[in-house]
Amino acid sequence: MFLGLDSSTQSLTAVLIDPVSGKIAGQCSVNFGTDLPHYNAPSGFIPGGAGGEVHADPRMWLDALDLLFSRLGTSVDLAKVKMIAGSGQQHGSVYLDDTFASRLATLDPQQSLTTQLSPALTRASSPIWMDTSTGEECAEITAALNGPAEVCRRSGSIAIERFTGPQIRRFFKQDPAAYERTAQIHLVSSFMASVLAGKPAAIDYGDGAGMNLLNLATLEWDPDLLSATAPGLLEKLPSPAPAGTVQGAVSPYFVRKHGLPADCRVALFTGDNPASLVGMGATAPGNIVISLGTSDTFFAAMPGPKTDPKGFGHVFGNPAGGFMSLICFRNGSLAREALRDRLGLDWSAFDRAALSESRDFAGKNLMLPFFGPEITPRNDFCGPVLKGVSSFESGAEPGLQVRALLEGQFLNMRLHSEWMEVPAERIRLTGGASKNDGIAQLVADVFQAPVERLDVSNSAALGAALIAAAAAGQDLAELQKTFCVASPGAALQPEPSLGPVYQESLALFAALLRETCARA
Ligand code: ADP
Ligand code: XUL
Repeated sequence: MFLGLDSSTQSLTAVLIDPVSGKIAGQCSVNFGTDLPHYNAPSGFIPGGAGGEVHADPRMWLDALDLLFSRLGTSVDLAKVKMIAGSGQQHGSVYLDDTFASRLATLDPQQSLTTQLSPALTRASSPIWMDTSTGEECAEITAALNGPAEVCRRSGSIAIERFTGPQIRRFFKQDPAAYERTAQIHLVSSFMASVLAGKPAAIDYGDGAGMNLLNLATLEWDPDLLSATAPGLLEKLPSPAPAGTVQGAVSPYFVRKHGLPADCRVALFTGDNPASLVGMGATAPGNIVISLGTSDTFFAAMPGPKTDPKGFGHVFGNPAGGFMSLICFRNGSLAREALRDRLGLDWSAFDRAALSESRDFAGKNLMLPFFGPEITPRNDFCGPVLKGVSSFESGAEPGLQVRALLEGQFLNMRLHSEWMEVPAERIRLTGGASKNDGIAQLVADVFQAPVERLDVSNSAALGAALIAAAAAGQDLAELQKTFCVASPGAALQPEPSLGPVYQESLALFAALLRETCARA
């Protein structure tokens, strides 16, 4: 059996697959907010950061790993696991001193991971993908490379606030002594893989491309980007490597403590979006994936090289080879939750509000759906902008507000994905909110494309399990035919009469964005 782990913003999830029976053999999750409440991170990050800073406590991820394996061990036979791979929320980084490797090599199963590894942290908290605090550092890196086009040509993205390079530069400027003490900088994905393998792990091209440091032509760290970011950085970075590279045997800590077999191996971890590309069966061009998780993302395998002229899109490594394009929207589920709570609804009432209660109002109201800072387009003010035929004064129909929010989110997505030039013939939908029929129907209507959903809700963890099986020699395309099958009852068709309605809304939405945001 093969195990996939996904260390995402709000939870750590495991999916175990059995390729012989073609079945999912087990699934299990640890929610950071509810299962580890003493970290005071109800949505997986430390609330209230100043100046756009959003950090998480890496000890929470370690505690979650121990807890996940104890839980998993009660429902599945971990002794059957032959290979583990995984994914992590992208861009987040963990800073460690020169004791990290020896601590990993000598982990004692009688003690927790946190007790043994946290003394190696040189930065108490980890910046994560929601962080927008590095505008100055992005400008400095861009200037050193003579402009955004050159940064984008080399790394697949212009300098982006949440990307790891600008975050590393900020740490170096804020605390040069701690930067100096740092011997290794890991992504969330390579940090978790290191712990499981009991030795520092490499960074895969999928996640490594989200750092503004990897040269996509050479697949090596780019010397000019490195020196524009921070001194001595090359020695602190794990080397880049292809997804599925086997790191070695699982650490004896997990054998003795959690019953994994001694011959179980660990493959490189990747980013949650590249893993999801695998889990959604979308590694070959043709399928568009929309993931409605904490962030909303829109991604697809790339038939050829292309970058976003406006600078919002990114190019990451495709774990099956080649590249994928991606756009990320920060106001995903957290914005939907904010409106749900403001209106006092639960998810099923939200679902009804989106669908049946507001059907006659399709395209009638416009909302810029930003309840917190947004990255696509870049926008720091908080609070949705509303413009519409019907009034949005307090007390306006909940259905109208819910519909306007969702339409705004998907119009924004449609507008900012045009550069990819991938026809939306069929959309595969995943992430926590994809099970909501009202939300899924609005995706179909706004994009005027059929929407498919798969059985497994965590496509990143499934993708990681498939990457593990492929690393052990199984055929990835065959595995995808078995495990990445759309649920027959869960397909949704677009309402054709709404095609022209949303075509018109798209132009109005773009105009409202231009009026409101500095860089739309
Ligand atoms: P991540 O992997 O980024 O941590 P998930 O893909 O697990 O996130 O999605 C979690 C989010 O899904 C929650 O924050 C919640 O807002 C949303 N969600 C869960 N159930 C529903 C539902 N029935 N309708 C809409 N959104 C939902
Ligand atoms: C992608 C991004 C997010 C994170 C968290 O660029 O920032 O999707 O990977 O899921």
